[in-house]
Amino acid sequence: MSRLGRPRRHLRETGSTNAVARELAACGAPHGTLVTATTQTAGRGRQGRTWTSPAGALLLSLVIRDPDPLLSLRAGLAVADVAGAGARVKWPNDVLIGGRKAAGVLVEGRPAEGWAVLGIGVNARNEPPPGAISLGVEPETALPELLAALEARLSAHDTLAALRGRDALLAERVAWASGEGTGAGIDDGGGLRVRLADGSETVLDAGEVHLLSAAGRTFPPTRSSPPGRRR
Ligand code: BT5
Repeated sequence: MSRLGRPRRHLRETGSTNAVARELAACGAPHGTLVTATTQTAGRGRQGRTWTSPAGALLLSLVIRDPDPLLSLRAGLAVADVAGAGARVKWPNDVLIGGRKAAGVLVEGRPAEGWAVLGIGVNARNEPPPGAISLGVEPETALPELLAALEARLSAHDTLAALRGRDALLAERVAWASGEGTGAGIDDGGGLRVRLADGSETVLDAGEVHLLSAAGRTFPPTRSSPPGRRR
């Protein structure tokens, strides 16, 4: 039986389910505590960005005790499991279908206190923002499927292999704040390998990566990133 999803607090409207879950976690809420909302007025992406959160979207945050470093990637895989065979994980935290963003993952936490909040926003049956895509499913139908997929992915031993099979950036032109290159797979630590123009390889451990489209545009529009680890 799933340990994720109980207890559950559902809010018709809130600023951010991650903010609510963080408060609960700090007060000792158990592993698996779930916060969902019908809409968010201040849905958060990474680095201060906004997550568009209309009714019809699946908006959830889970309290995760003793998180492992691959939590965000595991969550992306779980969303991809629910989204179907065509879904790809765009390292480190997006799920794309046909190159369009269907879902995003935001992990926030207090590693020293042994917890994280795993926030997931999925375009379910809502009208997606321009350039994004919706799964076309009811959020309440997708939720139990996603919790079950997460339960499996959080303890799976084949995470890196699964990621390599869903890698949206493999052989794609990518750019980050301090460079440009071609996606060369996921390394054994969960970092993104990128082949540079001179044939060398770098590994990105965290941060932002732009997918350079054929037209030279980027999606989604993102900002800075920390420098890569040079090999
Ligand atoms: C993310 O950030 O993708 C993480 C999103 C996490 C949202 C969930 S909802 C439940 C929980 N509570 C919260 O407050 N947050 C979490 P990032 O990689 O920074 O991407 C943000 C960018 O995605 C924005 O700047 C837009 O370009 C794009 N975006 C915003 N809303 C979107 C949507 N609904 N669908 C697709 N793309 C979106």
